[in-house]
Amino acid sequence: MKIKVLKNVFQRNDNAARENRELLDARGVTCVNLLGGAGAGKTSLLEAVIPVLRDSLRMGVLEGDLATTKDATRVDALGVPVIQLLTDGGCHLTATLVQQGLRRLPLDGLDMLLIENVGNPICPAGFDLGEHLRISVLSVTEGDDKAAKYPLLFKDADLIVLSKCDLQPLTDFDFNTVTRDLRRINRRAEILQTQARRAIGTEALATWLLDRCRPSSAASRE
Ligand SMILES: Nc1nc2c(ncn2[C@@H]2O[C@H](COP(=O)(O)OP(=O)(O)OP(=O)(O)O)[C@@H](O)[C@H]2O)c(=O)[nH]1
Ligand SMILES: [Mg+2]
Repeated sequence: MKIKVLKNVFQRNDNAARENRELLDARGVTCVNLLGGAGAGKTSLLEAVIPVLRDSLRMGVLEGDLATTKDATRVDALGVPVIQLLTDGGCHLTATLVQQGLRRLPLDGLDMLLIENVGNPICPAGFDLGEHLRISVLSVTEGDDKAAKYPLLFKDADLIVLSKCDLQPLTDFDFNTVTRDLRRINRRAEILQTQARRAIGTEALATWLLDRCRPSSAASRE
């Protein structure tokens, strides 16, 4: 009897992620995957940094969402190319869905691609999209126990943003507790505090992104 083999979903995703990375490398585009729980402040961070970077970097955005185009509409208002990726209820982006988005973006005209993943502190972390960098966002309103409770979200991050810090006085969020837990999970990631609504810390985030944009793309703009 012929044995049916179902290909591992992770294997298929990893293959697509590798293809995405190869395509982005060939075009000299630095790709950043932005992860965090629902409402952690991911789109607000994009709204804060894109206007700061727009004159130095040619940026594009892929917006992940279960059901709406609300975040893509917010990014579109900033005047950068954006594609909405709808997961149709799925709790994370996949590399194959990102692949479809890449086909519709003007990659030759971009230096940096920002991908906002579906708001979820668990599932997106397990799926490589082909990105070069990961930024994980935790808002103070989620609680200082969340690094310990959702370690996978932070394990592979290159940068961890503690967002909505203006609201800290209204909570019992303890920066020492969360920093200690984050350091146990991930020793190398930088940790940055932001207040997107007041544009505090977001300049540092913009600088972090600019510093990591690929040399080849910077050179192509000279
Ligand atoms: N006070 C305060 N509110 C913020 C800050 N950043 C975001 N918010 C608010 O938090 C809410 C959620 O922000 P979004 O940027 O939409 O969060 P998100 O992570 O993109 O949400 P999803 O894409 O739905 O997961 C909004 O009402 C924002 O105005 C901040 O730094 N301070
Ligand atoms: Mg959002």
